[in-house]
Amino acid sequence: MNNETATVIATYSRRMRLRFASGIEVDARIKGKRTKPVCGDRVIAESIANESDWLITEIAERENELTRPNMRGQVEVLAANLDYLVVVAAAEPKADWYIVDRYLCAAELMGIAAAVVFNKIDLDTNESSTAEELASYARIGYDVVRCSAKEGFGTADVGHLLKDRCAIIVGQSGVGKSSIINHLVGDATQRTSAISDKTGEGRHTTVNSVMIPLPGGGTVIDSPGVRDYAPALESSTVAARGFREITAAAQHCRFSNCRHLREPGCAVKAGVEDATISTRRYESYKRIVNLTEQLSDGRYT
Ligand SMILES: Nc1nc2c(ncn2[C@@H]2O[C@H](COP(=O)(O)OP(=O)(O)O)[C@@H](O)[C@H]2O)c(=O)[nH]1
Ligand SMILES: [Mg+2]
Ligand SMILES: [Zn+2]
Repeated sequence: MNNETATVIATYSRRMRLRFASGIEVDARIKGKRTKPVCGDRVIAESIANESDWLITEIAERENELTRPNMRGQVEVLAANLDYLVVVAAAEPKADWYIVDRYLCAAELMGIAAAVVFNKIDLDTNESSTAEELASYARIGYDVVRCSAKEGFGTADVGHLLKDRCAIIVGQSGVGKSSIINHLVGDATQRTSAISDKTGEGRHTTVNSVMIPLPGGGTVIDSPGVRDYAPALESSTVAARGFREITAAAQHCRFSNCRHLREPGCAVKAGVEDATISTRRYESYKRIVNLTEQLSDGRYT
């Protein structure tokens, strides 16, 4: 029997694609129902006699996980072992900055850097409000890029941010995530491995996510679009740590356990009033607090 470590580079429903350190890729099944590998996982796999499939027997401890709560309130892991998150918004479908904030909150709690990419600037009819939102992200230290995957403008800047990283690209369905990646890899063989394509003999029907190597070094995980996203938090008190400007201001709140909602002497609310903290970002924070409380009460439907 042959035991080797490998990285999960694509997930289908109960099947995976693995890449060994040698660069060789194989298909694999999972041993046991409890083991749930995701893209980015490092696993131990063994070869199976007379089969081309390998068997995943173990998942190595994860450095971090991108999670969300599923409909039953359980935590679903979307990807693991990331060091960068790119959240894409676009002119079309209309940018939902609350979703952007929820992804940035997740990145913050994972302890990884993140970028906000605004795509389809060729269609943007709201340039001044877009610029204002993007400036508020840049002010608090996020990387910001405006681009058009259609016209090839700005995509190289996204490429620079991704260099040598293990990144994930996220955002609403249709914002242009796959188009941006295709622009970066620009090679027919990579294109065919992009999301929603079938591989081989049609054994893999829907691809959940796929890790794509970048020509300049590094990888990026593409995943099918979601309509909405919220991070899975253990409790609503964790939410403040997902907002770096709120965490910074919170040091000056009168009460150390201030939740920045209705407490007196709250430095966060003072920051919103004097516009050093964005009203929208504060509203995002309150929405995540509410959502997390609803989830833990089982009131989520
Ligand atoms: N006008 C315009 N269309 C784009 C741009 N980028 C992507 N699209 C189109 O938007 C649609 C969704 O793109 P896709 O990459 O599949 O989005 P994803 O769901 O986020 O992966 C496709 O029809 C693309 O051709 C862009 O910069 N400008
Ligand atoms: Mg896509
Ligand atoms: Zn406070």
